[in-house]
Amino acid sequence: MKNKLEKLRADFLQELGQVKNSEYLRELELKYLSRKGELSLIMGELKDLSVDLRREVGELANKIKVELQTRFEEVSRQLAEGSIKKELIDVTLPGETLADGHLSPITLVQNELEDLFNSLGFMILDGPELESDYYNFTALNMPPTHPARDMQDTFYLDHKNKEGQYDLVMRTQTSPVQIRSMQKYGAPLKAIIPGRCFRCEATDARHEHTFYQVEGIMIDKNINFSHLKSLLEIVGQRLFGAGTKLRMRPKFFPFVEPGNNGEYTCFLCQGKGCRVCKYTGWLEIVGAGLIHPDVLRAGGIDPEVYSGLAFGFGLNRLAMLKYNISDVRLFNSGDLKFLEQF
Ligand code: FA5
Repeated sequence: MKNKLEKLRADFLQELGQVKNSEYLRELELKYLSRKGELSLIMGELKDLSVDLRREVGELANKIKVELQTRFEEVSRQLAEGSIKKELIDVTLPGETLADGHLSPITLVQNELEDLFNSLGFMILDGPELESDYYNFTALNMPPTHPARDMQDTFYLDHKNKEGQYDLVMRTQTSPVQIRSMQKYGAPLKAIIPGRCFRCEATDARHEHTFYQVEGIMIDKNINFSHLKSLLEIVGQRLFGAGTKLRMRPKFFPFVEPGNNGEYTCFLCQGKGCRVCKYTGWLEIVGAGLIHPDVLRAGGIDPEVYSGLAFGFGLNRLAMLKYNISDVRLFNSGDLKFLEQF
């Protein structure tokens, strides 16, 4: 009987060492420690022993019972605390669903514009965000003392050229890539340039210090204003619907001549006038014009042979209009409640 008890003890402890989940633990409890378990059965046989032997074996049986119960409770506690490594795969559990990522509203609008211009035969180009003062301003007809620089105050780097002037800026617009792409590809040229821009702004619901633009240029022989107008009409109709109209009003940009602001029929009120369009029926969305001859020259292109058009959309503003977003600062907020809506 002593042997039986010792074997039971050894079996129990060996099986207890295999426990990886609470179901198995419960099985062991039923098998060994419950009222009808193996330990109770052996203890039930004590009554058949002589008085002396019953005392001796009884003591051993009680000692083993206490030990097994103590070990059982220890393992049960460790399992609950997670310090026992649970089974690696429980095939009965439902699979874990991972949350899908998604594109930001700016990327969605950018993709739409890229698709459209790709289909019209435009290249999609890129340029540096850290730009030289020359490309960002001077080559675009804004020499160091030009008052138009004030409209695009930016972040200068603490770096000076040989003449002692600060010469590196975070670009204020995607227009410097006009010059870079002319220098690289020459004419004829059709390209759009999406990218991030920076301005030292007093931020508000419509102005951010970091925002996106999409620049467009088309250079060839005999490019004129009607090409610009029809291109901008196509973009408006693609983004805001077939009935969208375009109107162009003069605006000064040093790097185009003539320069203008492109305005589209308000997509929300269809031109009737509402809060979004400030009751004018029109939304100002794009700066555009025919490329100034000096800018073509800076890009290495002869303005006597070629002419060109250029335009610059504010991508954040486009996304705000398309998705009815009220504050441009939400794009950089990193707020998941905002981002998860798209
Ligand atoms: C320009 O930046 C010109 N480079 C556009 C251009 C290109 C004109 C080619 C002619 C030919 P403007 O400063 O207006 O222009 O900016 C263009 C667009 O960028 C604005 O209509 C607006 O949608 C967006 N934008 C400008 N500043 C901010 C800002 N602080 N926050 C958010 N969007 C801005």
